[in-house]
Amino acid sequence: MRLFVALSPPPEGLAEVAEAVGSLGKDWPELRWVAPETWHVTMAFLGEVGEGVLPGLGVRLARAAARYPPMTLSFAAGGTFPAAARARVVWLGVAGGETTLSRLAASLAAGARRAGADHADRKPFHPHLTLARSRPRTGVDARPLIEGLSGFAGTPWLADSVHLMRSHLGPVVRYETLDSWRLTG
Ligand code: 2AM
Repeated sequence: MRLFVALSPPPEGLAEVAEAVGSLGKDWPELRWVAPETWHVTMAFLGEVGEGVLPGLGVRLARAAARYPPMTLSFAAGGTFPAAARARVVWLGVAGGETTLSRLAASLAAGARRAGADHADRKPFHPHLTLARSRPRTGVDARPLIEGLSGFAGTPWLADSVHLMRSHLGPVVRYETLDSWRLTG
């Protein structure tokens, strides 16, 4: 099964983003917009994981979550992967949490690795909310869109749990929450 660990921002925070993005989105036929009900912030991508790994994985992820406190985060400004002139992914940034957020991400990834859920091609952690992906494989020039999102600053929200998520790929991607742990450190 294809797994990742994520934060689930509260519906009010996501509604704000949906409102800001809704007006901008209409002018971008080359972008496929991610359905707001599936929005999340990926903390660690685990890739394909065998079912036998799940019990140990749960123990390791619970242990990591117990070492970090809840964090106040907010969505702020847009960005792209790779450069905005040939963007394949358009995202909204996550502000706050400082080094604690990236240390939590590293602990979750390390715990997963120790449980046998290793994803070799691990990108540097860059917290974000993916809004859209380009239809052309070459990407799109998303500079005007990023400009439009540059002033966005959402209401702060409390990230107090992490969730183990399973991706069900298909014509419509669906995410299933397998387990959740509170940040209690
Ligand atoms: P994205 O939001 O940047 O697309 C489920 O697929 C989640 O895992 C998505 O949020 C996606 O990040 C992330 N993801 C998918 N493939 C990945 C990879 N190879 N490396 C890191 N994260 C990945």
